[in-house]
Parts: sequence; C-alpha cells; structure tokens
Amino acid sequence: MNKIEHIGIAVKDLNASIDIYQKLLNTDCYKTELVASEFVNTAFFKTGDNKIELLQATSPDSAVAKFIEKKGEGIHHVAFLVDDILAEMERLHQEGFVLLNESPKKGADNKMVCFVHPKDTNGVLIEICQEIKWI
Ligand code: CMX
Repeated sequence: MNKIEHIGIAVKDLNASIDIYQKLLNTDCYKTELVASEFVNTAFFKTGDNKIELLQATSPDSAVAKFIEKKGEGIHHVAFLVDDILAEMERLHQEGFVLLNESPKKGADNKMVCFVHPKDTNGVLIEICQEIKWI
C-alpha cells in the first residue's frame, strides 16, 4: 500500500463543518460531492500532501448515520492509496481480512474503493482506493 490518501470524518452538518475546517486548516474546501450510492455528501480539503474528507449522511440508513448514532461525530475511516485495487483486494482476502465489497465500487473524488471490516483492523474502518484513470 502507498500513502494514506485521506482521513474520513463523520459530521452531522456538512456546511457547519466546512466552515470549521476552513478556519482550522486555513484553506478552502476544494470539492464537494454527493456519493449517492453511499448515501453521503462529502467535502474535501488538502493540507500539504494530506487530504481530509468530511462526510454527512443523506439517509438515516447510511453507514455514516449509523456510525454517528453509535459513536458520535469523529474519524470514520482511514483510506490508503493503492496502485492495483484488484490485486490488493485479493492479497487482503488471502490474508484473511473481511472485505465489505466483493468488487471495487465508485467512491468520491474519482476513486475506486473497497472497505475492510473494522473488526479485523482494531476497530478502524480501512478504505483502500485507486485513482480512476480516464483514457
Ligand atoms: N469505524 C469503526 N467501527 C465501526 C464503523 C467505523 N466507521 N462503523 C461501524 N463500526 C462498528 C460498529 O460500531 C459495530 O461495533 P460493535 O459491534 O462494537 O457495536 C461494528 O462496527 C459492526 O457494526 P454492525 O452494526 O455489524 O454493522 P454496521 O451496520 O454498523 O456496518 C460497516 C458497519 C463498517 C460494515 C459499514 O459501515 C460498512 O459497510 N462501511 C463501508 C462503507 C462506508 O462506510 N461508506 C461510507 C463512506 C463512503 C465514502 O467514503 O465515500
């Protein structure tokens, strides 16, 4: 795996949180994106080489809504960039990790993504992601 691509933070109110993180990081949010398939609205910040993704649920059934209900707002996942998501999914499967999707799915910010169950990774939801390359 390569670097940490971003850290995802679950929030209740995306606009209020955008204001907070703009002040905190002293930089503007560079992108907001609805990921309808995941029932989340997202906002992205870059600070140096690092990225933060804020996530607000769009439905009470969404993973983010359930997370906030159980644990409150906070770090929801850590995402690692990979070169070959299919190969990395196969490697993780062989290592015994439970993958939460059988094939890569379209995530936010032009990525294909796959999640690893937090029960297998000390309570931290792990995302692996690969940049989608348009030919
Ligand atoms: N981080 C750490 N633990 C988490 C978690 C998270 N983000 N989400 C849930 N959990 C915990 C639950 O609190 C629960 O713990 P306990 O058993 O101690 O109560 C445990 O994981 C399992 O919970 P569950 O009730 O069996 O399952 P959930 O319905 O809560 O689903 C999960 C959990 C991880 C399987 C589900 O959220 C999932 O599939 N996530 C992947 C997709 C996703 O998160 N999408 C949103 C982000 C999209 C984006 O980044 O664009």
